[in-house]
Parts: sequence; C-alpha cells; structure tokens
Amino acid sequence: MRSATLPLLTVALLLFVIPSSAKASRRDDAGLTTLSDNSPGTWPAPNATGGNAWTDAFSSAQALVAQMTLEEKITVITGQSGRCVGNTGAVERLGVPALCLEDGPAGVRLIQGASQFPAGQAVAATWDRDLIYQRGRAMGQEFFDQGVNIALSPVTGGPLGRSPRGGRNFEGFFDDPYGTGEAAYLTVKGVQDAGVLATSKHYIGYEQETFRNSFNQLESYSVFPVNVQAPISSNIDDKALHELYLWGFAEAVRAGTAYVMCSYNEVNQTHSCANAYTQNNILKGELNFQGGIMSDWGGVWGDAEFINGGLDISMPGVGIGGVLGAWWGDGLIPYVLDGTVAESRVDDAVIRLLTPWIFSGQSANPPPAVTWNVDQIFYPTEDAYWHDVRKIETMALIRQIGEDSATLLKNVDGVLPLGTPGVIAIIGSDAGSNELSALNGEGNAQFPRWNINGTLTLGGGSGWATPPYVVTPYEAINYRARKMNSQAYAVFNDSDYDAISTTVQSADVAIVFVSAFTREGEDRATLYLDHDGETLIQTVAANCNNTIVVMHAGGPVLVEEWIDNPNVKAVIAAHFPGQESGDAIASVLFGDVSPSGKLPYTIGHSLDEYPPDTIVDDPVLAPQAYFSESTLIDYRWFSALSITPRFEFGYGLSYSTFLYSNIYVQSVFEADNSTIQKTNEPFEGHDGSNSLYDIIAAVTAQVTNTGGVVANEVAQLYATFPDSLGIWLRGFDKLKGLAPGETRTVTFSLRRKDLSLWSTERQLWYIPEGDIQLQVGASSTKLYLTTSWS
Ligand SMILES: *[C@@H]1O[C@H](CO)[C@@H](O)[C@H](O)[C@H]1NC(C)=O
Ligand SMILES: *[C@@H]1O[C@H](CO)[C@@H](O)[C@H](O)[C@H]1NC(C)=O
Ligand SMILES: *[C@@H]1O[C@H](CO)[C@@H](O)[C@H](O)[C@H]1NC(C)=O
Ligand SMILES: *[C@@H]1O[C@H](CO)[C@@H](O)[C@H](O)[C@H]1NC(C)=O
Ligand SMILES: *[C@@H]1O[C@H](CO)[C@@H](O)[C@H](O)[C@H]1NC(C)=O
Ligand SMILES: CC(=O)N[C@H]1CO[C@H](CO)[C@@H](O)[C@@H]1O
Repeated sequence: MRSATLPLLTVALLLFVIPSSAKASRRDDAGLTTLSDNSPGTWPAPNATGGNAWTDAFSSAQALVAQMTLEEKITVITGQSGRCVGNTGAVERLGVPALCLEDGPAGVRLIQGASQFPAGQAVAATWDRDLIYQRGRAMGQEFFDQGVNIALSPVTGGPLGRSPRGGRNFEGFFDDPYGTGEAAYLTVKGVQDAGVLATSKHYIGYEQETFRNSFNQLESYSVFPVNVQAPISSNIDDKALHELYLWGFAEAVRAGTAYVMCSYNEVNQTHSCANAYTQNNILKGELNFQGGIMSDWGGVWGDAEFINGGLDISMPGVGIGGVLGAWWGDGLIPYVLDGTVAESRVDDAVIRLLTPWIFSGQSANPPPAVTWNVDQIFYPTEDAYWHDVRKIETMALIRQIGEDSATLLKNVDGVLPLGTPGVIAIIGSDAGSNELSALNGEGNAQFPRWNINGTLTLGGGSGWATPPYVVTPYEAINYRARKMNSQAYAVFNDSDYDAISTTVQSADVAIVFVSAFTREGEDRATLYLDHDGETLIQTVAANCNNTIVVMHAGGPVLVEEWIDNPNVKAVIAAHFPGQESGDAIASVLFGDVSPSGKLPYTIGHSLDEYPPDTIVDDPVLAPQAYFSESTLIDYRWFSALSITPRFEFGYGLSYSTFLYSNIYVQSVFEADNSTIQKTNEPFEGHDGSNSLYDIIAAVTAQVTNTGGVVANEVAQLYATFPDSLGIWLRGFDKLKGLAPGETRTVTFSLRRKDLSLWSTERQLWYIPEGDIQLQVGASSTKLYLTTSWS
C-alpha cells in the first residue's frame, strides 16, 4: 500500500493529469523483448474450487454470485469510497456488506487507540515462533476490534531483502526464504485466528522502492511526468522464483491467507498484477491459492488484461477519488459485454473475494461498528471519535519482543549488563522524544506517515502505525537510574559536540543512541547512520572509555568507522521495537534479561561486499532489474563467495555462553499436519497421498549453558546441497530460560521441502542425490556441528 495522504489540491491535480489514454500499454512503447510469455492466452485464470478447507464457504459464495447482476459483481471487486483506506463494494440486497481494508504490517495504521507493534524485522530477530505468532494474534485482534475486515498484512517475502538498501525490508521478516516462510505462516495464522482476514504481500519480486510505480510525483525518485515510466521490471529466473521469492507465499497459502496483494513492479516486463504466469500459473495453479489477488494501491494500469491476468480485486478502484487509477468499475463492463473478459472470470473473482470472508465467520459475526474514517485521519476534525481497543497484555508482549529481539553485537570487559553506575550519560536524539509530538512527525499538522524526530521505533510509510505512547530510552533509563541512586544526564542534540564531550567526560558509562531511518517509497541511500551518527559515536568514545552504542535501524548499518574503537565496549542492534522501546532496551542493558536476538540479515564491512547493483536507478522509461545473483542473496552470497562479513546472519551474543554437542540425524516420518490449504507444488516421489510438507528427517543436538546467567539461545540449522552453491537456513529452535549448567536438546524437524531444491528442467522439487550436509550452530558461520543425510 502506498503511503499517500494526499492534500485535496494534489488529488484534483492528479485527476486532471491522468488521461484515459493512460490505458494504453506501456510495454509497447518500451520496445523490449519479452523475457517469458506472461499472457492470459497461455496461462488462463484457474477457477477457484475452495480447496480442501473452504468447500462450504465456496458453495455459499457461488450461490451469492449466481444472484448478482454484472454491475453488482463488478462493484464488489472494485474498490469504492468509504471510511477505510480500501473498501469493497456492497450488495445490500444479498447481505454482502462493504468490507473495510486497513494497513498495515505493524498495527492498524493512522488510528488512535491501537498499538504500535515492533516491525516484522524486529520480531524476526527474536527467532521465537511463539512471539511471532502472538504478535500476529494480538495485531489481528486490534484490527478486528477497530472494525476492520481485512488487514493489509503481513509482508511475506516482497521485499525479501535482496538489497540491503531496500526501503521496506523492515516490514518483512528475515532476508531468507525459510525464516520468512516460518514467520509468514505464523503471522497469517495469528492474524486470522483473531477473526480478521490477512493479505500476504507484495507478490512478487518487489525488491526496490526506486521506480516502483510511476504515479511517482509523490516519491523522491520522480524523473518523468506521472504515469509515463513503466515500473521497475524484476527479471527473475525460475530457480530464484521458487527457492527464494515464492517460498514465503507458499507458507502464507498453507496457513490459509485470505488474500494476496500483487506488487507495483513488473515481473519479466509484465505488471505483476496482470502477470498471468506468476498469478494464474504459479499462485493460483502451483500454490493452489483459493482466495483473491488484490492489487496494491496504484498497481493496476488497465482493465481487461489485469482481470484476465489473474487480478481479482482492484484497489483502491474508484475510491480515494480515483487518483491511483480508477480501473474497473464501469470501465470493465464493456470488456465483459464484448467478450474480451468472460463473465465467468468476473464470477470467479467475486467468489475468490467472498469465500474467505464467509469462511472467517465475519458474515455472521462482523467486526464491531466504529465511526472513525480515513477523512478524519487525513483531515482530523475536533469531533472525531477514537476508539481505544488496546489491552494491557499487548503492551507486555510488545515489550518482550523488544527485549528478545535486541541483538548484542559486541560486549567486551563485561561492560554489559550494567551494574550500578554512579553517573550515566544518555546521548543522541534517538534516546529522546519527538519534539514535534507523536502525532506530528512531519511537521505538517496531519497524522504522520512516520516519525523522524526522537527515538525511532518503526519505519515509515504504510508500514507505520501511530504509537499510543512511546517509552523513550531516556525515560526508561533515567527512571532506573533514580531508583538505584545513580545520576543520569542527557544530551539529545546529535551535533552539540561540546555539550556531549563535557557530559560524557564525567560519566561512568555513556550510552549513545543512533538510528537509520527507512521507509516506503525510497531506498536507503547508504548503509550509514542518520544525523552523522558516526561522528556522534566517535565524539562520545573519545571522551568516555565505557561507551555503549544502541542502534535503531531498519536494516544493516556499516559499523567499520567505530566498531573497533577500544572505548566502544558494547553495541546492540535494537531494530524497530515499537512503542515499548525504552523499557525493552533498559531490561537488556540492566540485565533483567540476557539478550537473545540474532541478526535476520548480514552486516558486511561495506556495501561492496553485497551482491552488486541491487537497486536499479537508471532514469529510463522501462528500467530493468536483472536478478543475476539468482538465489545468492544476503548470507547465501557471502557463503557462496567465501566473504567473511562483519556480523553474519544469525549472529548475536548473550550474557551467557553455550556449548554445542552431540548432533544426531535420523529419518523419521510425520505426516504434514500444519497445512490448512493444500498447495499443488509438484515434487519428485509424489504418490498422491504424501505431502511436500511431511516431516522426513529430524536433527537433534545438545546445547549447554556454560555461563553464569539464565539465558535463551537460538540454535540454527543450515543445509548444503550437493552441486549447489552456498548454505541454506533450514531450521531454528529457540531454547528459553536455560539455567547455568543446564543442557537441553534442540530439535529441527525437516520437511521434504526443506531437503529439496527446485529443478528448472523437470519443474518440480526434488531431493538431490548424495549427501546433504547439515550443520548446527549459533549463526550462519558458527556452525559447530556437522552431519549429513541422504
Ligand atoms: C523470466 O524470463 C526468463 C527467460 O525467459 C525465464 O526463464 C523465467 O522463468 C521468467 N521468470 C518469471 C518469473 O516469469
Ligand atoms: C472456468 O469456468 C468456466 C465456466 O464457469 C469455464 O468456461 C472456464 O473454461 C473455466 N476456466 C478454466 C481455466 O478452467
Ligand atoms: C545543536 O547543536 C548545534 C551545535 O551547538 C547548534 O548549532 C544547533 O542549533 C543545535 N540544535 C538545536 C535544535 O538546538
Ligand atoms: C577509563 O577512564 C578512566 C578515567 O579517565 C580511568 O580512570 C580508567 O583507568 C580508564 N579505564 C580504562 C580501562 O582504560
Ligand atoms: C502436529 O503433530 C505434532 C507432532 O506429532 C504435534 O506436536 C502437533 O501438535 C500437531 N499439530 C497439529 C496442528 O495437530
Ligand atoms: C532534532 C530533529 O531531528 N529535528 C527535526 C524534527 O523534524 C523537523 C521536521 O521534519 C526537522 O525540521 C527537525 O530538524
């Protein structure tokens, strides 16, 4: 979902500048050779069947559609104006209401009375399946209680994190398909267990913000007039499609995701929302997806070719004044009347929209009626009614995710946990509050799309959620300091070097808070800190030999300029932790909990260590991103090319230490019992009754807490396949509350798919011949134990 909160003047202007001739195909102008046949003629849209889980709801949806006129059907699948950021059309005579769609992946956006959850990337850093599920469940509950039918959440692999500079990587989970798949499954399940319908996004190959969509006068990269430039084309080979980018969507489908949102970018030079190959063949065919494909807001560029290419729901359709392209609605009717679009395709689209809604039980038990609407949010009025649905236990959950995601990167001389320092210096704007107030992050007297003032708790855009409050690091640390009779001094001005030097010289310990903001609509220019955080850290470290650095960032930060400074004694990557930021980091700093987060991405020594050219910014009419690194993104690139990063994927220290021993692998069989909707993914040895998701091997190992404090440890399993480059994460297990001296067993259940690769020649998943090396350890490079399976 784009993050537009358009002033009325801009809305009027846009309506004026998008002529109906914009319906002409852009690709013809570009004169490019097609990189594969993506046409509906080759890949007709499969009709829904309801799958194995939604049979009754499917029949009910069919019966409803049979009673609708063509106009009614098209109204239902075309976004309308309404109180939410997206609204489906109602057919009141048949009891089909307008459904309310709201952002986003870290909570109900632009609403007062909802929580600001940690970013997806932060919960990934916990590597804790329980917390990932609980976050989805608690968020889903707030969507439901806020009167939302469909949550535009979660990000399940688009972006996956191909580029470390990707502006929206923070919204998703791991820069890895398996990790993202686990989190996608659990989050979809959690959200939908709360009664809300989930939208897994953005499908597919959506890996950069730059040139993502040419309704671009709102975006920082605007080079052509509106609607002239084609969106970036992600040109992805078949192996990378299956082994990387599709994996998380397969897990979302298995979890029963109601909707999938197609993305802004093109795939192989066809708009992803019109791409019959990726939508009809792959998503609805191979993954057997039974719900509806919904466009991103502005991702539709035409009528007939989009619905024939597999799109089921046009958003925002004729809503929001039609500014993002008023496709479908009345515009679609002539194509149905002249046979360009079969009416059965329209029927199927309506059935796909209604089936998961009926299955969810919302038709009988809808979310409560509320009175907020997006107009009040974009243009707040004094009598706007806000409805607070937050629960006390959700605050504790958010705080725990913050604690358990904090990733300790460096800790020497036992500086952490802090004892009872006499004087604590707290330095940096990232330690303090938003001087413009929480509801005014951009200084424009509107509900902000993000917050760049004060401590960074979340990235910006549609992945932002208005925090009900923010516990700042200063507030939490100062409170603790008073209770233990310490003194705490703060300087929030990042460039007031004189005040900073004076303050930290008198301190026993200086905690410097730095940040790297990232948001929708813009990729990160560099991997450095904002507000010259490098100079800030060096200024503090030059004046205090007990310097601790805490970073709030939405992706990797290059640390070379200061990490080896001997006065920088400890460094924590605290990610985007949401509203409980300060309390969470204080728990870690003072040792109430031992840190147990591990990096969900790789921190290199420089940008040059990552795959090259992963953000394309050639200012041309049809920009092309060739995913030439194929499956070698993030740690897979580093492992395949034998590059040692600064901090590897999966890395994170503890206040304790662990010993790994006794790896053991055995073949087992446990029939898949977690699939809610079955996919049709082809695999070698499919006998009609077995599943790609059956557990066929189990690896165990032992982990002993060899340190002095109770701690958690995330054990990880990586596979190396014969004749294949690089390692693959294929399991993780978080041991919680290990007492000093205690030994516990970690278990990794490997499904057939986890031991498989995709064959482009045979178009199926297969288990390679020969030994598959399985390694277990504390990170993607600290692989202490090795065994093999064949
Ligand atoms: C893109 O085109 C290439 C070359 O024709 C093809 O091998 C690949 O499968 C296509 N990928 C997608 C996602 O369409
Ligand atoms: C979908 O069903 C219609 C009839 O309702 C049929 O004409 C069409 O061929 C079916 N499409 C596919 C791809 O099977
Ligand atoms: C921060 O400190 C610098 C250097 O003293 C000063 O120029 C600047 O005005 C200060 N900023 C604010 C907001 O006070
Ligand atoms: C740190 O600085 C203090 C004050 O200058 C000094 O007393 C102390 O020895 C230094 N500690 C180390 C480890 O260098
Ligand atoms: C699936 O099976 C496992 C192991 O037999 C069991 O622990 C788990 O509870 C089962 N899950 C479901 C959803 O039935
Ligand atoms: C300290 C700080 O970063 N202040 C900024 C708050 O936001 C406004 C508006 O964007 C900026 O002008 C300030 O510099």
